This record gives sequence, C-alpha cells and structure tokens, in this order.
Amino acid sequence: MTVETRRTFCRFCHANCAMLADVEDGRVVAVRGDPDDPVFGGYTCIKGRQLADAHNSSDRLRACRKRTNDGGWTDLATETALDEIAAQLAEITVKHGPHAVAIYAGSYAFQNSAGVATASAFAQGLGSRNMYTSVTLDQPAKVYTTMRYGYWEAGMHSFDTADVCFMIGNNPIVSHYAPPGSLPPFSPSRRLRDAKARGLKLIVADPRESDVAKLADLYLPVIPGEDAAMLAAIIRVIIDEELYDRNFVGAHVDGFDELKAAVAEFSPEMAGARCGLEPAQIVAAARMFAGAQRGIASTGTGTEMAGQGTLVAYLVCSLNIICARFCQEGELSSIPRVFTAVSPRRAQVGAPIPMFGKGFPQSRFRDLTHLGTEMPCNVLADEILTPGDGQIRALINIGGNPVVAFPDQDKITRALDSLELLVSVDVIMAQTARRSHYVLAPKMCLEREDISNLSEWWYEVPYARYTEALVEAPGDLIDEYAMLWGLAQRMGFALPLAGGPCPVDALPNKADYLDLMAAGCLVPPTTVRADTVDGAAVIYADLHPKVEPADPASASRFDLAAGGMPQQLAANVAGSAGERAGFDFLLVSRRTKTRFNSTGGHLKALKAKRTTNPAHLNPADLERLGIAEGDLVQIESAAGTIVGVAEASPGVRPGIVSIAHAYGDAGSGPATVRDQGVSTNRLVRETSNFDPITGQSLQSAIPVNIARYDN
Ligand SMILES: Nc1nc2c(c(=O)[nH]1)N[C@H]1C(S)=C(S)[C@@H](COP(=O)(O)OP(=O)(O)OC[C@H]3O[C@@H](n4cnc5c(=O)[nH]c(N)nc54)[C@H](O)[C@@H]3O)O[C@H]1N2
Ligand SMILES: Nc1nc2c(c(=O)[nH]1)N[C@H]1C(S)=C(S)[C@@H](COP(=O)(O)OP(=O)(O)OC[C@H]3O[C@@H](n4cnc5c(=O)[nH]c(N)nc54)[C@H](O)[C@@H]3O)O[C@H]1N2
Ligand code: SF4
Ligand SMILES: [Mo]
Repeated sequence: MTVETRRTFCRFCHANCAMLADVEDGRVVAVRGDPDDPVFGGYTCIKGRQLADAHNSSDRLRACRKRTNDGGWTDLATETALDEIAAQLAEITVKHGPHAVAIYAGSYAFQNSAGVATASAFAQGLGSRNMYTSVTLDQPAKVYTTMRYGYWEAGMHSFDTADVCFMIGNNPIVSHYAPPGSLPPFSPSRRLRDAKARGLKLIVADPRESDVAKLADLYLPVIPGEDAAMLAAIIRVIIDEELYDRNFVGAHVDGFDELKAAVAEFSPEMAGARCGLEPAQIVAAARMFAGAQRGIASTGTGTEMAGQGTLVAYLVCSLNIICARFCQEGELSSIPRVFTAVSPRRAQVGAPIPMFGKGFPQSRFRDLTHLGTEMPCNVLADEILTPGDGQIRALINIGGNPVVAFPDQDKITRALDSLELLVSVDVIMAQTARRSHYVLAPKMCLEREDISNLSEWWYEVPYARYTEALVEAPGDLIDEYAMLWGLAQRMGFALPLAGGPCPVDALPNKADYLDLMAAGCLVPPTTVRADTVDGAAVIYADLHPKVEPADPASASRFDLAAGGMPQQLAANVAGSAGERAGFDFLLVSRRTKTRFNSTGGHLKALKAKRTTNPAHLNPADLERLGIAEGDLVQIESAAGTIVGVAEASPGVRPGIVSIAHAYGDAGSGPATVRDQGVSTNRLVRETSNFDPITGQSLQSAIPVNIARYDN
C-alpha cells in the first residue's frame, strides 16, 4: 500500500502547528512537523504528535449514542439522533421558552474553525440568552478590559519587534498560549531564545518557577492572588521615576491622575511585603519594563483565576497604556489577521464598547449579565437547578467537559444530572459525555476542512491556511457545524451568520459556510482555498495593513478612571489576608505537557508519561509536614477536600501547592487518584469569591490546608 504525505495543520490545540500527515489506505498513520512552513519551521509538541493515535484510537466513538432506560447505550444514525434531539428541543422551547435551552461551547468547539460561531448563531437564532463558552472560565478579564477601556486600533507591539516581554501568570512554553503581542506559540522556546539573543529582556511573575520563568532575566516569585499589589507598585515606580510616555499620556489618556493617586499607597516596601517580593525586585521590574522601547506586559490564566482578575487586567492594561506599547503611523500594524472582519488600523484609540451590566441579558443569579454575547459559566449550575421562569432544561455541550472544568464539581454534576436533555458532542465517552442522554460523535480534525482563524491572533504576518479533509471519517460522523445546522433546520430557523442567514434548504459545504461566517474578512476562505498550493500556508504580504493617521475628528481616549478601578485598588490596600485566615497554603492551577485540559488521557504515549496530576510542593514544606514524594496528600479548602499525589518541586514557592486542573472524575478519590488524578474544582465554590463582572470563580490561589493522607 502506498503512503501519501499531505500538508495540513494540527488542531489538538489552538496553536495550529503546520504538519505533514502520512495517509495510508484511507487512514492517517503518522504526523510530523512541516519543516518548510515559514512560521512553524517543523515545530510540534508531544500532544500534536499523537493525532494519528487520537483518530484511530479504539476508544474513539464511531457512531452517535443514546442512553437507554436501563442505563446502557445504543448506537443510532446521526440523522436519527438529530431528529430525536430536535423534537425534544422543540417541545421544551414551546413549553418553556427559548431560554430553557442552553448551549456550551467548550475548548474543542474552539478547535473547529466553525464551532464557536455556529454555537453562538444557534443560541441567537433560537432566541436563548443561555450561550456559554469556556472564555468565562478562562480569561474573561481581558474581554472586560477591551470592552471597558477601549483598544489601540493599530494594535499593540508584537513580539518580533519587542525588546521586553513581561509575563504574569502565563507559561506559554507548555500552554502555547499568551496574549497577542506576547510570546507566540510557534516553537516558543526557540523563539524566546532567538529573541533573547537579539537583546529581549524577559520578566516573569509566577509563584512557581515555571518553564518560561526559568528563562527569565528577572523572575518574580509573587504570592498568588497578590499581583495587583505588585503591579500597582511597579506603576508607582514608573510614574515616580517619570519612565512613562508623557506625550502619549497627554495626547490619548484620561484618568492618569486617578491612577497615580491610587497607586501612591503601594510603595515597593508595602507592596513587596504583601506580594512576597523584595522592594528591589519591584523597582528592577519597573525599570526593566519601562526602560525598554517596545514590548508588552500581559497575563495568562494564573492571575485571571486568582481573584482580582479584572483589577489585575486593568493594571496591566494601564501599564501598557502609560508606556505607549502601541504601533504608530507609518509602521505595519501588528497581528494583521486574514479571517477576522477588517477594521480600521489608525493610530488612535478605538472607543470602548461596554457590553455587560445593566441593559444586557441578565442572569437570575448574582447580578451577573452577559459579557459580550455570552452568559458567565458561573451561573450555569444555578440556572439549571433553580425552578422558575427561565430555568434551563436542556444543554448542548460541544467539545466541553463541565464535570471536570466548572467550579464546584458536585454541584455542576448534580445540575447536569437533573437536566431533561443533555447532549454532548464528544469523540470519546468523556466524563460529561457519560452523563448525557445523547452523545453526538463528530468528525475529528484531519477529517474536516478548516481555516486558521483561531491561531491568527498570533501571526505577525498575514499568514492563512485552508486545509482540506485528509481522510474520510470512520463511520457515520459529521462536522459540528453540520450538526447545529441540522438541528436549526429541523426546528425551523436559519443560523444568523456574519454574512446573513445561512440557507436552510440544503447544508452549504464547509467552504461556503466559512465564507458566510467570516464575511467582511481580509481574504474570504474560498479565496484562500483557491490560492493554496499543495496544502501549504498562503502569506498575503501585500495586504498587510499599514498604520494610518488618526482621524482628526476622533475624540476617543483611554479613560483609566472608568469602571471605578482606581477606587477598587484603593480599597484593596489591606489585601486578601482575611479570606486566607486559617489556611496555610494557596493552591495554584497549572497545565501539563501531556494533556489539553481533560483531553489526552486515553492516548497511549501520553498515558505512558503520567496518569495523575501531581500536587507539586516545595521540598521544605514536604519535610516539615512529614510527607514523602509519592505519598498521598489531603488538600482541604473551605469548599471541599481532595487527595493528590505529592511531588517535590524546588521551584514552587514555599506555602504553595501547584496542581493541574481537569483530571479525575466526579466522585474520584484516594482509590483512583494515581490512575486518573483528581479535579481541583472540588475545592471551588462559584457562589463565593467570584468576580462581580465576569463571574470568574477563584480557580487558582485557593486557600487550603495540607496534610499527609493516611488511610
Ligand atoms: N480549577 C480550574 N478549573 C479550570 C481551569 C483551571 O486552570 N483551574 N481552566 C479553565 C479553562 S482555561 C478552560 S478553557 C476550561 C476548559 O473547559 P472545557 O472546555 O469544558 O473542558 P475540556 O477538558 O477542555 O473539554 C474538552 C472536551 O472535548 C472533547 N474532545 C476532544 N477532542 C474532540 C474533538 O475533536 N471534537 C469534539 N467535539 N470534542 C473533542 C474531550 O473529550 C473533552 O470532553 O476549564 C477551566 N477550568
Ligand atoms: N499542554 C497544555 N496546553 C494548554 C492547555 C493544557 O491543558 N495543556 N490548556 C489550554 C488552555 S484552555 C488555556 S486557557 C491556556 C492557558 O495558558 P496559561 O495561562 O499559560 O496556563 P498555565 O500554563 O497554567 O500558566 C499559568 C501560570 O500561572 C501561574 N499562576 C497561578 N496562580 C497565579 C497567580 O495568582 N499569580 C501569578 N502571577 N501566577 C499564577 C501558574 O503557576 C502557571 O505557571 O493553555 C492552553 N494550552
Ligand atoms: S502545540 Fe498545539 S497545535 Fe502544536 S502540535 Fe502541540 S497540540 Fe498541536
Ligand atoms: Mo482555557
């Protein structure tokens, strides 16, 4: 049998690494990095290298399933499953209104280039406010600051031109995720080494010496949840030493005096005592960051989940603004983006569009509202469990795993189990799929056409990909966009897409569908497809937008006093010691190389590396507590108790336990922890310590006590 090698890109995660795939007898048998790709240069990670196994795995669903009355499962044709689900959804909407149907787009909805837009269109077409995505469990504070404070139309400095990079609670060497302008996910270690060779200075703030922290010029082992104090003091030093850009502030910024007054309380000594740093480290960070000409400060999930998420995001946004880390007239604008709707790239502030709070769709709980066009995940369990007008009775979970990903595992599990209808779109019988009434089995990435719209927030050039499906799916499996289109069609509505309503008479092919979805973008997906030679990337260098002059009529300015943030900072002078009383440790979240959240545990090579999510502790703490490496440890928060496997990690700050999320299952405990790990969300409650704007729960910096677990 001959082997044919085809070019494509990985969709195990959002990085979309360029790949070569060997196809034999209609199956993908091997993948590797594509050395000819100008951006990725052959890079892949261990997860992506398992794509062939993921597609061919015996655990993979090759047909849709329906739960039977005796608790077993029966296979059924996809069209039959869609008929039955649509009929039940229609009945629920007729009886209880459209808000009774919720849709949750999890991390694998994002990996399909049409997944999230189609999920949103479905909720919108149905008229349901109950649209959820993992963004509100992830990094919603950055969504908030963009809406609240506006943005620079021409874009922030990009990494390729930066001479400083400040990462706060972010480990992109493992996660392949950092905000645009920070380290891009393409061969991140090599890019960082190259950048450092040309003079870039790296500052990293993280309570553990993470993979990226090991490469830092200045490493700040900050106490988790105290980043606001650290950043306020850094800003104070920059203002005191006049290291900020006075011309830019004069021309484009309001509220500077309010910021200055609010940070005045945070001397390096006072803030250092709060956040566990030497005053000299804070001063050094301020000088290193502001002393550079180009490059941004940014956060990852660490600070977003550690309480004060929106306050920290505001301070980071302020730091970049007062140091003017933006592209200017005459330069190329940063992050050109081929598949995103084209917007002006002028050297001016793009006005804020605050889409949250009063006047936006309202949850029945905790005064939370839509953030953008979605409801915060914080309220999903209560919206399901609480009777009354608007109660959710059906949930469609696309590529998500709420059982392990949502705060308060017992509660979300109870909520999911109480639904009249739970549908999961999943490739295996994962923790949430197993509790569903129907599991719709989708095509996997190498069986689908896709565009690189998810990764284009990192490309510094107008790089675009259109990949064809390389192989047929091994069964009656369809693409997620076709599933939702099929449900909408049966329920009698058209999916509202950017380019207009999607035709209902016949399913458009994916290329046409993507054109409709991405209407208004720089180059339509069908054009990129036509321009694609041999599956390779197309770079539209001629279309890279230049920064245009500001519109003289524009009155938009950044307003750093908006949203009451200076007052919130002033109120924060005392810190969060009160909430931590009675607890000796703080538990911080992290990612592992061998999983993408909960995905990967069933793949041979990843399972062989490790099956649990160890509780990483400083060796001195282990010794003090009489715990040996490999022992079971009990970790107790105000909300619950879990048992983990101790691992000695000298890079973890004393008083901290660092453990990955999304392992284990509902009800997992000491008997199963070595084989499947444990869910840290058993330690989290969404009703306390949540962000009042985004609903983000405290999923990192969780106060806990630790002891050896003796059975
Ligand atoms: N305590 C704590 N909680 C957290 C976090 C944390 O750091 N700490 N992190 C949060 C973050 S950042 C996120 S994004 C969320 C993640 O939350 P979710 O997205 O809800 O969880 P995942 O584990 O990513 O779920 C992915 C699901 O997709 C399935 N899947 C795998 N491949 C495919 C495919 O090709 N197609 C389809 N349709 N499905 C597929 C997997 O089997 C799995 O069930 O968790 C959040 N929860
Ligand atoms: N291999 C792999 N890659 C992934 C994922 C995965 O599960 N595995 N998940 C994907 C997803 S959904 C996302 S959202 C991204 C996330 O990408 P990142 O945000 O880069 O996630 P992490 O690698 O967990 O890095 C967060 C860092 O924050 C630190 N931290 C925790 N609490 C605090 C705090 O209070 N303050 C500070 N300063 N630091 C803190 C942690 O120690 C950790 O090193 O990664 C994505 N990529
Ligand atoms: S970094 Fe992400 S896209 Fe790249 S090979 Fe790994 S899983 Fe695939
Ligand atoms: Mo995430």
